[in-house]
Amino acid sequence: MTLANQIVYFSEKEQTFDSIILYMDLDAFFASVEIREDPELAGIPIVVGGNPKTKRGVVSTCSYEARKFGIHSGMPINQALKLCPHLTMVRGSYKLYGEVSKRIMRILGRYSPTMRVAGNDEAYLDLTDVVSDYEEAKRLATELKDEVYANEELTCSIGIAPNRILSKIASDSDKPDGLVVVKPLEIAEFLAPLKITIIPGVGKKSSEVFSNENVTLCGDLAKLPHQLAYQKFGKYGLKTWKLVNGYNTENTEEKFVSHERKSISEERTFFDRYNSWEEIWIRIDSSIDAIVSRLTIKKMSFKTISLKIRFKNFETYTRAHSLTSFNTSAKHVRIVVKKLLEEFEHKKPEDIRLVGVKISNLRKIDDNQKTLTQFF
Ligand code: TTP
Ligand code: MG
Repeated sequence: MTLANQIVYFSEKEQTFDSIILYMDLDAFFASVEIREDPELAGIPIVVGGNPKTKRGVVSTCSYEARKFGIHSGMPINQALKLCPHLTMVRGSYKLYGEVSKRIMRILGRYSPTMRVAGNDEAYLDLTDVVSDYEEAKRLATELKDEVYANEELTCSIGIAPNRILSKIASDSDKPDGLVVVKPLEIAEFLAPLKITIIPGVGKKSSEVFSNENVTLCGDLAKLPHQLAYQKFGKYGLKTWKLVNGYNTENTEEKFVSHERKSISEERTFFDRYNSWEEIWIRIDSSIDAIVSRLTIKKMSFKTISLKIRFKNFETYTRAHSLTSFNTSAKHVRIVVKKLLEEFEHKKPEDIRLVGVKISNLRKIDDNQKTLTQFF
């Protein structure tokens, strides 16, 4: 068997991306909470962790000012003090970090019904069914950053990309307070100047193997013929080659989203001004009827309902709610949309420019199966 026909197989799925994933990570989390609690710590190198009296222990995290001295998480305190003798040590308030983390995750959970908490200060949100494109995802991320800051005075960095690996790399690439969007066709160009070690799994050992072949940047690997990547670096090398060339290497549907990604939606742009919420509701109500009749024709049921609302200054909000079981009734869409609208009731109806309703997380109804009408 020749090398080429051993490996050259790219499935159609690998060449298409239909997910929009957002990754959020708080900046210098523990240190930022300490600075918020004691503003005198702002702007100076501080570390959280270790015992300030004995000067023993390891660094949990440090401020970005301390990072300039080469200090990082996991470093022994005495080493950190050698790098920066005027370093301020702060004892951790771990209970407080836990509370802050919970509150922030609660904020995030309102932006998408599909969320994966990855650590005390990081989480992934699947926005595929929540937004219609990357521009809208970016607006939503800005809103999320503002909300986190308004509530907790903490900054975070966000990456938006077609899969989880890339969304994390995007977020890490511009810290602190960054927002980086990588669309499917921009992946190879985005990764090219970055070190190959930013790819998860490329540790010390594999980076040595890569550098022996003059591969230090993602772009160096991308330029190699894929047969060579396989020959030199094996199966993992080929997977990494696919990633740096912009192929989809992650089956998001399997690992993260457990439902079929389909949706039915209706958006109404208002060219006339409506002076009352009743008039707005009439428009929404007719959208819901249209959506549910399409659902009935398709013999499908839904689990997630989203509302999109845009004001005349182009501020756009998207809110979603997932029911606990699949449903088919317009009544439930109305109940949820009414509930999601409550947040905007204090706004002037004449300022509304667009309202959209979407049902997603769809499933085919089995002919033998009874229609589900369970409440959420
Ligand atoms: P990270 O998100 O890795 O770090 P960070 O938020 O401090 O900084 P960055 O701006 O680079 O995201 O970890 C989140 C928190 O977890 C961190 O504030 C402290 C804690 N932590 C440890 O206690 N030990 C560790 O080794 C690491 C990496 C983190
Ligand atoms: Mg962090």
